[in-house]
Amino acid sequence: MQSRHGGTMLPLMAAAAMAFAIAGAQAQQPTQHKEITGPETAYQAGSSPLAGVEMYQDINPKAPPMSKPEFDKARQVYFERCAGCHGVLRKGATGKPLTPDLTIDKGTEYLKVFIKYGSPAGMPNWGTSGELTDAEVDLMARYVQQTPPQPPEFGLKEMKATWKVVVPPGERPKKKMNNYNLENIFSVTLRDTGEIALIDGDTKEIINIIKTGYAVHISRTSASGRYLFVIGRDAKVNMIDLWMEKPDTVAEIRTGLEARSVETSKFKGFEDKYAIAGSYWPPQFVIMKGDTLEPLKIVGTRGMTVGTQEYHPEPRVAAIVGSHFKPEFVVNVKETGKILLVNYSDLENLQIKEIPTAQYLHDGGYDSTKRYVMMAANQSNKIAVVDTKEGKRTAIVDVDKIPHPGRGANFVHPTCGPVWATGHLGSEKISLIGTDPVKHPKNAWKVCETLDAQGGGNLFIKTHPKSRNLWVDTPLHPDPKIASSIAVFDTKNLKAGYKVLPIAEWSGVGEGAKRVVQPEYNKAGDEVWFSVWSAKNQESALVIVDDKTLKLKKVIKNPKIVTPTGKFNVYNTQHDVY
Ligand code: DHE
Repeated sequence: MQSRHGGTMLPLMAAAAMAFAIAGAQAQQPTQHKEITGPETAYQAGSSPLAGVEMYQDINPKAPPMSKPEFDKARQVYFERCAGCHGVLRKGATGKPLTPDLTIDKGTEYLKVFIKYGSPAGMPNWGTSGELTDAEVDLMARYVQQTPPQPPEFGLKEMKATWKVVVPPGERPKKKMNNYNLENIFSVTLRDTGEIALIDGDTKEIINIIKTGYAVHISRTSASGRYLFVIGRDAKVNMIDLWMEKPDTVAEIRTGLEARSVETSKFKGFEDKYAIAGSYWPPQFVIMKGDTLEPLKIVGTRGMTVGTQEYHPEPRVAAIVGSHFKPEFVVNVKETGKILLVNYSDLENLQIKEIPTAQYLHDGGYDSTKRYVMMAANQSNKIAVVDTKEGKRTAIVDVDKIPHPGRGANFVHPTCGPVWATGHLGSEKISLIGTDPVKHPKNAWKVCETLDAQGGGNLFIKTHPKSRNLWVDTPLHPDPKIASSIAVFDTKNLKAGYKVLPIAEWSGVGEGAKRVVQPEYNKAGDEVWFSVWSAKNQESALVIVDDKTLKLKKVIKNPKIVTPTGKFNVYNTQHDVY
């Protein structure tokens, strides 16, 4: 039995994390838990790199006994399958809290039923699906009554021990040493091999395949466009110099034990000066030197939640964006529901402004002016809007179930004026939020139109200032036909509805999940790239569509293109074009 990260892609539900419906657990919860959808559980289900980390077993005399080998086995299963929803310390996130004060009272037999059969609230049926044997179900029922083990901390000493400057700044090229059109390079996440592929967007040839962190997640470009930063789920950051004859890693570091986000300073005068990485464990972010990744300042994010103002021991750092208006990073803290404006102009006397929004903050991006940042609080079904010029919360906008914008999509709506769009994991709705408070004040910070796309399970939505198309993926939709195709709207004629393009079919890829994920434009905005994402042991592909004609332009297949997911065009990422 392998995790999705390990290779074999599990069925959606079976790959999901445990979401016990423990009656009475709500009192411990900062927010009410709603029913969890299949796509959502599948999405949260990623195996945590903490599965392999040794942890201390605390003996609670009230919990059923467990030997050390049993505890270690159960801990591994927990971090592979459950932690994504229930949290590292089992305080609950998408799934219910599973702390001993709740679980011991329920008892082993009661818990076994939930683990084996699942629940309508979203808990997968681990036993009856064949994922866990009866013995494993019994093991997990006893494990969740133990004191949650805490993974180790990761401070400056640990970071420095992993930090490597492969090519010091003085030994790097003084000018660009290759003939690539750097602005049109794509960094493609090869998730299950822990690599990225650098692909020349002009010739569609692979430039280099670079070893990165485990289950590598995203890439971001430095303000100058010279450096590329890549982060793996194991919090390994690779810094790649695009000026080298063959672009490659020049520095690397681990900034924690588990992470998802990396960004660089973009404000005038601070271009390429700093990089920042946020981590899921330990809950913290670190500001590093922009040319070497030397860790400079670590800030913990443990603290009080919005609303009920309860202490949360593991508020994970989700999306981070660099401000264009101030020397600041905008940092989403998931569990506390706070957006932090971290001013990097004086790291010694660091100033952080804390803006309360809603739980659980996940992803987001800028409006077309790059002044307002739009962040999804996915469990609250809201988009938080922060004005990065004034450093203030502008609005909190209600949207549909589990918004998931990626970075969102900006275009000019025929009547609402400039809008920023998000899709949803939990529904087929696309919410268009007005973003122009000056010329279209009536529509600003409100959903001014809602479109219906193919269905729930949407992760990413994309357009380009030069295009009139709005692309909406549905990789987590349970119907393979919908998961393997893309919907495209004409933004000048939204009433006409969407067209469906059978991207996976066009790719000619054989057997496999063939989930079509994350549209990404080239620099010119005249072609769109899609990943056709199958399992590690199956063929995947990249499919390029002509944005004007909506016809297939090119399929990139190569045995080295394994499990492609995110794609990051250097120019569009550098300038926040989406
Ligand atoms: Fe992501 C962005 C977290 C699962 C592909 N993902 C992000 C960001 C966060 C995040 C916090 C925003 C980073 C930023 O902007 O600084 N992702 C998580 C998870 O916690 C989650 C739910 C579960 C997990 O175990 O990791 C998760 N993500 C996935 C996937 O399964 C996806 C579809 C495939 C993959 O590669 O793992 C996936 N996430 C992406 C992509 C982006 C992303 C492609 C960047 C989108 C963009 O356009 O910027």
